[in-house]
Amino acid sequence: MNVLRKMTAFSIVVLLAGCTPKARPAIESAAESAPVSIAVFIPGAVSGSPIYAMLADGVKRAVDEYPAASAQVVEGGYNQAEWEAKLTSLAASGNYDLIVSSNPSLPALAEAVHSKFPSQLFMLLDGELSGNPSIYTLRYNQREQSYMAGYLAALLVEEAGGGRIGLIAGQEYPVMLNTILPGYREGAAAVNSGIDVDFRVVGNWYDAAKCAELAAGMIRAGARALLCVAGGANEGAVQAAAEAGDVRIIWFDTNGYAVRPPYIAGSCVLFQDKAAYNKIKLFLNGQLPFGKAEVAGVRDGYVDFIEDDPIYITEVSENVREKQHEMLARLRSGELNLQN
Ligand code: RBF
Repeated sequence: MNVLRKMTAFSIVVLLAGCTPKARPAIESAAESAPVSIAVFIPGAVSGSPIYAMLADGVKRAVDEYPAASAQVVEGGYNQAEWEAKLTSLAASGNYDLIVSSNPSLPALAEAVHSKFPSQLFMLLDGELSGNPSIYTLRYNQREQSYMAGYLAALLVEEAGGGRIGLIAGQEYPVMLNTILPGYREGAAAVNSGIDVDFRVVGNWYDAAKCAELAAGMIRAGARALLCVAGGANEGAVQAAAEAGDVRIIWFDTNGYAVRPPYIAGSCVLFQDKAAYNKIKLFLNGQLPFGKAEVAGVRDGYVDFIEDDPIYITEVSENVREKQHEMLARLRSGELNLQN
C-alpha cells in the first residue's frame, strides 16, 4: 500500500457543479429551499474504475433533481497514505453537508475524521461500519458477485477441455481475501471441485503493464479464464488474453463485454450508480439511516450477471450460457442462498 506511486496531486475536478439550470425536483423536500452541498471523494481516479464512475453518476443524477443541491467530485489519487488528510481538509472546510465515498478502507478513515469534526456526515458505499450516528454504509453481497464469476470461469475451462482459472487483484485487502477470492473459488468448485485457482496481485490499481505480465504468467501456467479486479490495470489482462487468443476475461462491477470483443466472456455487476442515486435521494429527503450498515445483493437488485448483452449471446456458447443461467435462476429465486 505504501509503495504506491504518487500519481495525482489533490486534483479537484468539478464535474458536477451545476452550470445549467436544474430540473424541478421529482419530490418536494426541504432540500428545495435550503442549499445542500455534497462532496464525492474518489479514493483513486474516476478513469479506469467503473465503480467510482458509477458513484459519481448516481450522485449527479440525484442532485440534478433538486434545485438547491449541488455536488462536487474530488479525486483523492492513488496515494492511499494521503486520503485521510484530504478527507480531513474537506471536513475542515465546512463546505459540505455530506461527504460521499466508496471502498472498504473508507469507514475507518471517516471515523478518524469524524473524531475531529463530529458534525460532518458521511455516506460510504462498498464499505461497512455500524453504530456511528454520522456515518451510513452500504456494502454489496460480493460472495454472490464472485460466485457467479467463478462458476462461469469453471464452465469456460471445462468447455476448453481443462485448465486453471485465475483471479488478478489490484491489492490484497480484507474483502478480497475473505469474500471475493473465497466466493470465486466456491463458484468454481460448484462446477468442478478439483479446479485450480491462481491468485495474483498487481500491487496498485493502475499499472496495466504489470497486470499484463501477471496475466501472461498465469496463462503460461495453464489459466484459461481470468477474473480481473484491478481497476485501471485490468486492460493489461485483456491485452494478454487477446494475445493468447483462447483465454477469456471475466469483468467485475460493470458490463465489460464491449471492452474488447470477444475476450470478455462475463460481466458480474454491481449497480452502484443506482445505489448512489437512491441513497442520495433519501439523504436529500432527510431519510438516510445514519448509524446503519446495510447490505445489498442479487435479490435486492444491486448485484447481478449480465446475460442479455448481444456480445455475451454471440460469443459464449449456448451450452455455457444455459448452465450459467440455471445457476443464476437459483440465485435470483433464493434457492441458492449465499449469505454474506
Ligand atoms: N477498485 C477499483 O476498481 N479501483 C480502485 O482504484 C480501487 N481502489 C481500492 C483501494 C482500496 C484501499 C481498497 C480496499 C479497494 C479498492 N478497490 C478499487 C476495490 C473496490 O473497493 C472493490 O472491491 C472492487 O471494485 C470490486 O467490487
